[in-house]
Amino acid sequence: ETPADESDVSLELPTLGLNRRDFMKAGAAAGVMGSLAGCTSLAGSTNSGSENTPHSSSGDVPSHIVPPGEHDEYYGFWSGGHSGDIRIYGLPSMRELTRIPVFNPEQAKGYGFDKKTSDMLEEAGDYTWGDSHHPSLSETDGKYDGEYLYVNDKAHGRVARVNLTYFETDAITNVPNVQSVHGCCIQSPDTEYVFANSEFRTPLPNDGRDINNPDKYVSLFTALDPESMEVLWQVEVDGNLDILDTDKDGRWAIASAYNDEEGVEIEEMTKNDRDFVKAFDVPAIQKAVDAGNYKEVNGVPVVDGTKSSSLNKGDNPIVRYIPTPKSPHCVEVEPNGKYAMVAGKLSPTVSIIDIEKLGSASDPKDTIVGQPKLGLGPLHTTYDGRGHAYTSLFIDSQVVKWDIETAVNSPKKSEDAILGKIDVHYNPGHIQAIQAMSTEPTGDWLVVLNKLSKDRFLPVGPIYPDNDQLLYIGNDKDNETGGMELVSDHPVYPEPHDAIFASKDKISPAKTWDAADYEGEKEYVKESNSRVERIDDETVEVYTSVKRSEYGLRDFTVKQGDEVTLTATNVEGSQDIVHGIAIPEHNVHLALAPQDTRQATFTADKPGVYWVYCTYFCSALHLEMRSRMIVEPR
Ligand code: CUK
Ligand code: CUA
Repeated sequence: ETPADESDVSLELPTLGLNRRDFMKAGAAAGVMGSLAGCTSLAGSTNSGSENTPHSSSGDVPSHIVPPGEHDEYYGFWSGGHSGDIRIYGLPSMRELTRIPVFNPEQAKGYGFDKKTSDMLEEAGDYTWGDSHHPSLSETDGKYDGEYLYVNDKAHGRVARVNLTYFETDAITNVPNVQSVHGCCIQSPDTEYVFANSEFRTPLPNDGRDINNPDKYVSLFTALDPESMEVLWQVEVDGNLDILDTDKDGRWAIASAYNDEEGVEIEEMTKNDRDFVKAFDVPAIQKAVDAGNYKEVNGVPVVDGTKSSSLNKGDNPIVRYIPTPKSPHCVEVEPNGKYAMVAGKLSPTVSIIDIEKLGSASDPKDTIVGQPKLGLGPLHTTYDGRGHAYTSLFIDSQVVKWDIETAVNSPKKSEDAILGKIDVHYNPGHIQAIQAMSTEPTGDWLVVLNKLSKDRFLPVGPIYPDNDQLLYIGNDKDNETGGMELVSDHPVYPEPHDAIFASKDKISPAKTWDAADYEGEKEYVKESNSRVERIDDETVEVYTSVKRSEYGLRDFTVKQGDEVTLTATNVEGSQDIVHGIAIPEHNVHLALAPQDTRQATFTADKPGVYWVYCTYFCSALHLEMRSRMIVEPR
């Protein structure tokens, strides 16, 4: 099927739903936007961003509309920012498929309400929110393997792992010695480590001793074990650390950084013209740790990676400090691992680091082999696998497409490298193309995560949605945009920061739980085993099966003041038959997927009758699906 054929289908479908008013609205909006932006590709995409938006492209853009009953090509994993979650979208439709709560207790999925997840959140610091920025998919041989997703918590210095079989957060590590984790990624190509950058400099240890001595503040680069999620070691550096990516060979982790001045006020942080990107030689650091070359702080080996460290003298420093224009924003390594792009933010340039030179250049500044001037406020870069890079320009509200080798080979004339620019709406942060963080970019779709939506949607009060825009990048053209086409707008709830996309055949979610995956942790409660067990005068254990449309226990009796532990198994074998257990006035809610077992512990402190009910609409007798908790007065 050719792209043109698919496009025809897309034009037919949505037209059916358009009435005269829609046409008028679209026309008026297109006029306004056109005069503002002077960009023809806007005309087809000014409607407020649903998948029903007709797309009047030039005909060689495949449809982004996924007809009813059909599936998307790609999974998208969005970080939810200060919502603390991960959102799953289908691409190219940009339909939201589900959300995975990570740092945020969330009632729809019972996350933070059952024992397993509430214990996990409690052990990770007992915070009720987090700030997730950078999702990273586990890899085998440089390709996404569909096992795990890792993500940082900027608010509390944590790293979480999402199990992609069950689409559920299964581990959160509260990283010692750091206050804020910003950059976070796995080590390519085989996920041997998960790395986390602490952004905020704090005294080490942060115990009140050195509050007024900013010289004693440090920033740490942390390595975690991707399986156990334990912290393995940390490296202390000069300046702040920011965002992070690795090479494709398991050697270098490269971090953007600012505040080489080590100030605490903004004026101090931005005084100098230079900052230093840090390239961590991971095997060399591991060697120093194995040789005992560290100090231990709060149980973690901390290696000295500051400029004055003895480990940084000589020909093989463990950390290379590469000078760039001040306050660069991000590092993204291109798919074949040759170059790392450091976006300038305050500088209109992207600095191109030749990764091979990291090990050989005698002067770190010689690792920079190009510095094209691209536009105002470059923040993030992504790739199509055809030798092009795409950089978001925050201040210009544009995406610029450029040719990597041209930028390397004609360093004096960066305009030669620029292939085109497209307006986006508005103020883009992250930008991500399909599978661009792996060695297998597909080069077809790209999403721009715009921080502001301004006039793009119906107004909804003073806190606006962000605007994620879908671009098609599969056509290289000699026009104003270099072939980039804006396809659709999508309002998103605050405030996604980044996203990562994988082909649907790389992800194999379970359809039901496999009880073998939690055996030993808790009992699988068969219908015949539903029961109440009194442990002592104040402790009761309640076991119940759950199925359409009844609980194994039609009622159960406890005494006022009892601590009740409820264990419930959804014994259904069919996919998509989820049941809930809600107990009014006790803040109890479990969500039970088929074959899953969950536990909740609560105190039955008020005598009376409580109707236990099912929250998932599971059958025609859903409303009648009830049990009675009877709390007898003492
Ligand atoms: S980011 Cu986290 S605040 Cu560009 Cu990934 Cu800016
Ligand atoms: Cu079970 Cu509704």
